[in-house]
Amino acid sequence: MKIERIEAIPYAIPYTHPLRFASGEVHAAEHVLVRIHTDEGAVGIADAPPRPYTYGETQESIIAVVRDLFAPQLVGLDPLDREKAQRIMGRTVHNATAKGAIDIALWDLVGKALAVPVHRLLGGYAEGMRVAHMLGFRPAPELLEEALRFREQYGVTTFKLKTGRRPLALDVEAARVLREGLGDEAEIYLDANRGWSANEALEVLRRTEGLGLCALEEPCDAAEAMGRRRLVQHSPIPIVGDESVPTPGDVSRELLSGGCTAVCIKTARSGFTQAAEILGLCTGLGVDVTMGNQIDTQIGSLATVTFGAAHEASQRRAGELSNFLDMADDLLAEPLEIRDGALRAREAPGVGAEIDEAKLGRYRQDS
Ligand code: MUC
Ligand code: MG
Repeated sequence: MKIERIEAIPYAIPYTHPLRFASGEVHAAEHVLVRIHTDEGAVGIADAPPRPYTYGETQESIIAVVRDLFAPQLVGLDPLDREKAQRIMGRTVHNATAKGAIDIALWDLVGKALAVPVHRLLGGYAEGMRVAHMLGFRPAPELLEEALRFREQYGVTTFKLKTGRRPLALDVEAARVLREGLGDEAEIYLDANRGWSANEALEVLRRTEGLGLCALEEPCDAAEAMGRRRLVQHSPIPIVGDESVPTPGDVSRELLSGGCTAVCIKTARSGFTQAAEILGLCTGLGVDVTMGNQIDTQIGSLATVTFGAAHEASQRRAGELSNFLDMADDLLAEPLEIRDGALRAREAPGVGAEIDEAKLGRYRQDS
């Protein structure tokens, strides 16, 4: 089996309501569908979400790097030779989600070639994951309404609250309203997307003491090394690295130098291959992980649950797998369904993301 050609297709699907957070906002999924075709007629599928505020990538840059840099070097390679693909892509720095999508599409091909679901190839630990829902910036009563609706409709009981606003009272109040409205059972954690300084984050931790928050993600810029370490040393709850830890090297640097005490793994930026390396580092060091959301479509969320369900350590905490529900439509032929607070990986060979060609025809931007 040989890679014959690689497509990078831009498409846009609107959101029913925008997701706002400290580093940016999303009104439409303007993503890139990556398809790797083999000489045997198989197709590996993955989604690349451009996040300029996190990785510097745009839709155009993802297409250019896949089409002009990666495809010419990958054509002719056997999809089973994923490590060779890693080394080829590794010669280009950055471009996290372009690389992640190629890697996931290669795993999809391997699963299809062996007629095995990829979650079983990767580890086969569980059939699915508990779901956490990510709440963007909104007035506190609306946040509670959304959380209660997700609990009622989908059985979700874990919520990540987007924070990083000023005045700090906005987010302190939102956390309080959620805790009071959802009760003690709900798991609530915060993600500030670097919106605060380390001292502001410490102030928020003081002011939310007693609310039973379980973690604080990327509170301030991890590159501001002294402040970040002071915060980590004084925080009573885990400080989760997200945008500061996209690669295994970043994870080891931040963990060993005290920049975070837990790690968010996102398959969209790490693929399955580097996500597995990150997970191995974390389990070896006794560091908790969460499966994060790169504001993923159903294709991206399916990739996340495929990896997350495969290993014991990645399915312990609820994974962020529900924000595709904010999209007006999607490209998957068979939609994902969250039931009883959980999302299942697919049992079809590969990752299981079959594309609705009519929808792709409607939303693609290159024809
Ligand atoms: C998250 O966990 O930060 C927002 C920006 C980004 O890169 O990912 C999302 C969610
Ligand atoms: Mg985050």
